[in-house]
Amino acid sequence: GRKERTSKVLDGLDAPALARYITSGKCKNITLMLGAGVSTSAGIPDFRSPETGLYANLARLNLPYPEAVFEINFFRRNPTPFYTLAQELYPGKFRPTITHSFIKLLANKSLLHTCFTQNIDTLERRAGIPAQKIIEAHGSFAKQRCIRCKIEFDDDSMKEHVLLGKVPKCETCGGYVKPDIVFFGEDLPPEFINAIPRLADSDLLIVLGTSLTVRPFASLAGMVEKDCPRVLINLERVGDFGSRSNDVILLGKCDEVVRDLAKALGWEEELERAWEET
Ligand code: CNA
Repeated sequence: GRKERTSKVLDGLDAPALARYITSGKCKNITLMLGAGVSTSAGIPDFRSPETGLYANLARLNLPYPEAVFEINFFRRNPTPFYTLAQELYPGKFRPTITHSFIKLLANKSLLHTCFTQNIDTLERRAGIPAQKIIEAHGSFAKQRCIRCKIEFDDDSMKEHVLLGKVPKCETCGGYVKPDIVFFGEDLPPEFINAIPRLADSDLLIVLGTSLTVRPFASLAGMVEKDCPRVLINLERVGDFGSRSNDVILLGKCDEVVRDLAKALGWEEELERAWEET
């Protein structure tokens, strides 16, 4: 139900104030929103960082414009650029980051309500965050199907194709096979739509490593209650952060900011241990 709060929930707008709130007993449900910036330290490039981002490095794929590599209509005509990229990004090659382990720690402490992620790298699951807490808003590489007849395609065969940078084709109708990641021009999965009302239960929202430019995902940040503290952990300021009285902006690398926060929480050693175990 609706919670009653005073307009000033935090006693400061920095990591120590945040730590005091998290351990106060008043903060029971933490919601997270993740983007590609959470996984860059694992070695997976994000989309939009200048110089290192994928969009800055797609010239070799001969695309009309960078976003085309993830557009469904472009894929129907030419799936090769996507599979060239998929070969590099395929899950299995990468280890979860300390930021992922911090989220696991929140789950261990029964503080994690929902982890909404735009990432398709499955590092949340690999870090041991319980599956029922994760909403993969843009899908993942876990399954794949024919874009024409929608029949599922074999996992092992998919893996073989991707690792060789080859385009898999449907054994039934010959259509191109695409992993169940959401391309521009496609609907988001029902799991995402169904989880949106959960935002209203949040006592704290933490947004990490995203440019907040992809909608509808980005709009989740505005769906927590007006006095629910919101934290942005990112290299740059994004979205409308700063417009609410309980907005905390912690600029920097996710892993470094999260380590500072863990220190303020007294969870420093526990965090390092959780990370070593992954
Ligand atoms: P984006 O638009 O590339 O933005 C990334 C944001 O993270 C930027 O604001 C960066 O400044 C910031 N950033 C980069 N590195 C760090 C860091 N170490 N610490 C803190 N901040 C950092 O990516 P979004 O996720 O916002 O865009 C949504 C797209 C990207 C989704 O559809 C994803 O599927 C897609 N994507 C996912 C992956 C992945 O699964 N790892 C990789 C690349 C793109």
